[in-house]
Amino acid sequence: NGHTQVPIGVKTGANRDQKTDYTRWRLRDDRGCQTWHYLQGEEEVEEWPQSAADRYFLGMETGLPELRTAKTPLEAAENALSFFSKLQLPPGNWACEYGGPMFLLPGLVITWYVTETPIPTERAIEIKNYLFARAHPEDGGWGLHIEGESSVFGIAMNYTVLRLLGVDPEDPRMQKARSTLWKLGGALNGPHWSKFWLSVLGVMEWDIVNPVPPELWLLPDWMPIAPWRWWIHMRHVFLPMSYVYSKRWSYPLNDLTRQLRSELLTQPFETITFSAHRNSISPMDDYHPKAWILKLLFWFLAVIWGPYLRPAWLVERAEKHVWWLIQAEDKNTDFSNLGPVNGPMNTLCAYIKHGPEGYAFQEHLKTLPEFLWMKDEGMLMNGTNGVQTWDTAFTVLAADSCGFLSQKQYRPMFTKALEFLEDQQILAEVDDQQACYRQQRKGAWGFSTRKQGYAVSDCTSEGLKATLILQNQHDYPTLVEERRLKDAIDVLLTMQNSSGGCASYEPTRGSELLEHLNAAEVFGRIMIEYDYVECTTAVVTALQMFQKHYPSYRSAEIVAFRDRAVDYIRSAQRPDGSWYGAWGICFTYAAMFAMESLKSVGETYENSERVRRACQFFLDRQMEDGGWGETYKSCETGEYCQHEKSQVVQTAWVVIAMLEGGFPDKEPLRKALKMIMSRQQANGEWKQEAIEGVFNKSCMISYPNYKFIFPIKALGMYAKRFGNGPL
Ligand code: LAN
Repeated sequence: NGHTQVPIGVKTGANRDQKTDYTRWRLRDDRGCQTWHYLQGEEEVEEWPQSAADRYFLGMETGLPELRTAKTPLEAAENALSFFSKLQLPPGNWACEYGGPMFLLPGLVITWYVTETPIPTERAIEIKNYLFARAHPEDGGWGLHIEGESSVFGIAMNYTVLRLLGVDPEDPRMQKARSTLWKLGGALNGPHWSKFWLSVLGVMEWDIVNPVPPELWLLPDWMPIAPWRWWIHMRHVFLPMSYVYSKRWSYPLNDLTRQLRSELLTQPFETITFSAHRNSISPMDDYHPKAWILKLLFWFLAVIWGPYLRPAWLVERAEKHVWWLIQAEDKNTDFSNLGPVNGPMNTLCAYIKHGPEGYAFQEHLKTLPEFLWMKDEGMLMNGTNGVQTWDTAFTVLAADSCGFLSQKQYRPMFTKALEFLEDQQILAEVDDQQACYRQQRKGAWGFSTRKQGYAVSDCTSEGLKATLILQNQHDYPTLVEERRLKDAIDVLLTMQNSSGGCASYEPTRGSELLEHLNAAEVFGRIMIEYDYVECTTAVVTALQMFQKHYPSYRSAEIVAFRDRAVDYIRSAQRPDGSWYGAWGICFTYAAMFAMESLKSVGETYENSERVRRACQFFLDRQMEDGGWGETYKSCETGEYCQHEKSQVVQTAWVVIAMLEGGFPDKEPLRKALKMIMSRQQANGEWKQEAIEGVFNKSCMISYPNYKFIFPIKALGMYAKRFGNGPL
């Protein structure tokens, strides 16, 4: 794998970077709670051997055997599953790196720093290694995500992390990053979130942060802009941010932060009027320029409301209510929190409120490491506390497409998977459900773990489908009894919008006009929930699968839901036959779902002009080698942007889409799968290619297990349709 392992303390000649001893890292998975541990003593190392999965994640030799060369699609799928089965973790789930976004570690490391939390040496070393490994070779900077171009957000934040972890500012790589940052105008030109974090750190003054007024949380619920109507991730970032903003809490200045001022800012600190730069932003960061109405609102809040009108009693009430909501979020997620942005922010709030000895702060410190992940390049922060339920459910579905579930050799693996899914189903509502604005969740599944506890429409659906397939369509033990399946249906039936479509965590609660209040600059379409082809398909297919097995339960509602959902899918198709994907890159991803929806109501190539149009869209874009490939630019621009190289994962998505659509001509699909098989390694795996996932239009995120899951599924579906002859 190419990286030399040098124990801590030993400097390598070339760049004096330290490395940890990779043979000492272990991933623990305790009912889905995943944490990486660095073993110190020899005894520990012996008692807790490194598994093939550990070694794989760390980029080390796995020692997994070479397999018989696959000639047929099912042989290839079998080889892949044989490899992938070795990555299943003891509780039954799959895991992986879930990196991509480059703005997560900074929130965590700044929070550790300002709360004076000691950072274990091996973590500090590997975080530095990761950031250096991910610096752009040409300009030394970082972007919004690993494949993105350098931006102020990326550089100012990650440069700061490296400095807080002790990197010398005169290190040539730091000089290079700094010079790129300065070319972009320095940290004054950063987006809202970097201004927030640098003010917390005491490197900037709070006047540069566009207002985040906690009093918005006191608005009555009927108001169209009340925060409970916003997309759940935005309101849960806004919540702790508004608390810290209201307190204007900053870490006291020290030598390091004083020095950082001169490194991140292009002019002397004392000469800067911070309030004049609230809206300064570099073009590299300005994906969603702020609306004039938002700027006007900010002006009012910053210049009139804050200094002259904001009464102390209101501030007190607002902070009190916000603190109550923060506590509720902590309690309801057992300190996991919704995501990797509000996790560190809630930690900081707990510290501000009750100090370093406070219970909540201490619990947060124990929970935050669940976001960290180790890989060959070092340590990074995941986009969630894992992909547990999502990837496990998808693996079951993929194996089912190959007919593997009834084979004896796979039984233990999928029994484990079922046990995991059973364990992760959410069994009760949260306390104070209404007051915390939480969606119904009893019977749902989330993306990661039950502990995190947020119902997601499509995660519930895929979890339910996987369970039904194992329990009702194969003779796996009934671990999830009927009542619990029905609870899941009850949740799904709450998820439909008036458009017929489904969103991610909740039905849409606000108007699209709220997008005018999008202040984050770096993301698009974040303020409310939208309809998604992917989520809608997952829900509608889960409902229909359930109905086959339990035809009498809420059947009229399910039928009505189905008709309206599929109508939405039809209306979301573009004139060129494609669908825009919001959670995977991009048109190739969405088509896989849309075609499954259409097929579920019998709409296929034979009888549907739409399906033919969709197939033609992809036939027109098939590459020389039979594959498909689009870049993340598709997500940003809304136009199909061809990748220079075909991609295994996207090719699998298109094959699945066309097979769902009943595309009759075997040849293009055979060619595509032949390409996929030609890239399969002797041990059954595929190597990582371009990044697969996306959120908020502009930020990419990795789904490394997709390179196993979707080729397996495509190979199985092809064999079912065209036979398992050699390709
Ligand atoms: C995810 C990951 C999974 C994803 C799918 C299930 C694939 C999707 O179909 C529905 C939405 C969901 C659950 C989703 C929502 C947004 C998340 C949580 C993420 C993309 C992973 C990271 C992202 C989160 C918002 C990152 C933190 C950034 C902020 C802007 C707060």
